[in-house]
Amino acid sequence: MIHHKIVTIERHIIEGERAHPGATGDFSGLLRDLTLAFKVIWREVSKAGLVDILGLTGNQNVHGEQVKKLDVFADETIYRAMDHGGHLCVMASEENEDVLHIPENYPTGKYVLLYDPLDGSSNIDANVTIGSIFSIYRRVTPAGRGSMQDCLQPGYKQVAAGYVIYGSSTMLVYTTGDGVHGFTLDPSIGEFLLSHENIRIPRRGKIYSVNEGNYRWWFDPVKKYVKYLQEEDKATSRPYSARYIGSLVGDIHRTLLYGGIFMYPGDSRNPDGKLRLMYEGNPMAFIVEQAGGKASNGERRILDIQPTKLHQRTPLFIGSEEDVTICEEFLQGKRDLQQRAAS
Ligand code: P6P
Repeated sequence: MIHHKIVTIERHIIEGERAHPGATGDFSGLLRDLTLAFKVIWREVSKAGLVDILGLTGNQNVHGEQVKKLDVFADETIYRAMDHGGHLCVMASEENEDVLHIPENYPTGKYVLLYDPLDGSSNIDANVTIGSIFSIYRRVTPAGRGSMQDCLQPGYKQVAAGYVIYGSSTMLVYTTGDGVHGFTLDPSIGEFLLSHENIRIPRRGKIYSVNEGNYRWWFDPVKKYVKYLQEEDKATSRPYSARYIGSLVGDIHRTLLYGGIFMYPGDSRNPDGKLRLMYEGNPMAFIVEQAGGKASNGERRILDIQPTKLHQRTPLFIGSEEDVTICEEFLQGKRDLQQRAAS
């Protein structure tokens, strides 16, 4: 009888901790609390379509509770799961303008959590894949209540990052700087089980992902790069296929597994693009780099950007190392369409 090793995310975290001498188990407690929040969010997201059918109409559900917008529900679920464990000194969420403090009656800890509780939630009514994104740092202030200073750290200081994709199956993908690992939720036992150990992104792909509806506002180098991808050249699998879900977690997850490039460029209307640095760009950049890929704002590595505002936006070019490098060459004027380079 071959016993397949059943590795829950908790076991994976603890085994990972053992590999880090001096780890206090504090970190595994933090991630355990976080995965509980994701299971609660999954339960609501997976029945969202049934809200009307099950009579959960209007603002009242069968328990007489207020039915909140799912992203507000997800935001509160994560905050409530994380506010009492003593692992965090401060949090910050896409849903809240200012940082989120730990209640006075709870202990504070040495970590910082930034999160996008339900990214792409505008897609949920169309049953399109959505996700939760998280980013974890060590605190920089000495002790007690954390502050904005603890949150505004460059991405290379992250100690962990991950996302949950609520799709055809629900998966949690995370890194603690030791590779990228994927866990699939087994609803029958309510556990995230290791399903994709040590995910590696292909060095070059055949898919590009960008909202071409913004073409008229793109800067010329972006237009030239996309035109390059659409040229025919068998040696470099061009023309690439176009895939765009419009939900960051879905588009990044596909790029991570299949390779290629995802772009949300700045343009003449929004030079910094749409995506947020602290809880979209940085966690996704950490994950993709740990899988062997690359993430840039067009000029520099996403993880090297020193943030100044909690909700600041950044252009994002992320995916296979070769694809992002060629994209940067176009964006930095080092490459043009006329160049008939080998790659
Ligand atoms: P657009 C979803 O609203 C989101 O924040 C990301 O998940 C997604 O990548 C992006 O916006 C899509 O934006 O402008 O293409 O609809």
